[in-house]
Amino acid sequence: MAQLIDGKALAAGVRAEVRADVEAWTAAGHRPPCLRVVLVGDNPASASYVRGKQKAALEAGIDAQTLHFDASIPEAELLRVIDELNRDDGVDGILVQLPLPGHIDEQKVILAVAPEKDVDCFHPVNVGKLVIGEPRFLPCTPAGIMEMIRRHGIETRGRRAVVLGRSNIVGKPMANLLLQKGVDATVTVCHSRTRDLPALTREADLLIAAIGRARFVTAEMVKPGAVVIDVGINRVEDATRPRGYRLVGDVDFEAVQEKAGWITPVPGGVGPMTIAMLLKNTLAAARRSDA
Ligand code: L34
Repeated sequence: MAQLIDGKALAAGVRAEVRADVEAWTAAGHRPPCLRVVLVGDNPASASYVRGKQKAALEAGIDAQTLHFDASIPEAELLRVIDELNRDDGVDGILVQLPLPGHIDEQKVILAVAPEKDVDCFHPVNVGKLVIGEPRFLPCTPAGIMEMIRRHGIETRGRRAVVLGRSNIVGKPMANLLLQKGVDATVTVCHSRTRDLPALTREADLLIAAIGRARFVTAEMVKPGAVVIDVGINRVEDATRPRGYRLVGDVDFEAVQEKAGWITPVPGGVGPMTIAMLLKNTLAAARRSDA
C-alpha cells in the first residue's frame, strides 16, 4: 500500500513559511509583496483556482487583487492592462490565468508580461533561463511537485522519471526541473503518440501524470514501489455529488495505490502546492525588485 503525499498539508506548511517571511520583510520596512491576477471570462474551474490563489495570497500577507474581465475583452485591451501592470512599480507579480478565450493569442499575452514579474515562469526568457539551469522563477506546478518529493526525502538522483504529457505549463518544465543539477533524474517525456507507453511507464521510479485524461494511468502501467504524482484534475459527472461532478486525477488512484510506494491524491495533491509555490515566487519577485 502506497504512502500518501498530502499536498494540502504540505502546502499549508509552505504557506506558513511564506507568511513568516512576508512578516519579516514588512517588519524590515518594506511594503507587502503585491500580486495581480488577471482572470478573463467565467470558466468555473479557472474562477475557482483564482479564488484559491487570491485567498492564499491574502492569508500570507501578500497584497493580492484579481482583475476580472469579460470573455469578450479585445486582445489589444488585455495587452494594455498587462502593460499598465508592467509599468506599475507597486506591482511585483502578474499572473494571467489560462486558458484564455479563443480570440486571444495566449503566446502574445505571455510575451507581454514583464519577465521580472512573470511569477508563473511562462515567459520564453524565463523558460530559457530554467532550461540552462539559471532559473529566475520556478514554474509553480512542477516546483510544487519537486517540493512534495523533497519534503518526503524521496531520492531522485540517478533515478528514472517518466513525465506523461508535454504541455508548456506542466510536462516540459517538469522534465527540465527533474534534469536540474542536484535533482539529477534521468527523464523520459511521453505523450499521446508514444508507442508502447506502458513498457516505458513501468520503468519509472517516478511517474508524473499530466495528460488530462481521467484515470488514464492504471496499475499495470506502474512499477511496484514507484512514486506516482497525479497532476490531472478532471471533472467527471457524479449525480450523487451536490455539484453534479467530482474531481478525479489522471491516475486510477484506487488500483494504483496498491502498487505504488508513494502517491498523491486528487483533490488535495498537486493543486494546493501549485498555489503555495505562486506565493513563494511573488515574495521572490518583491525581494528582487527592491534590490
Ligand atoms: N496562468 N494558468 C496560469 N497559471 C497556473 O498555475 C494555472 N494553473 C493550471 C490552469 N491554468 C493556470 C493552475 O493554477 C491549473 N491550476 C490549478 C491551481 C490550483 C488547483 C488546481 C489547478 C487546486 O487548488 N485544486 C484543488 C481542487 C480545486 C477544486 O475543487 O476545483 C485540489 O485540491 O487539487
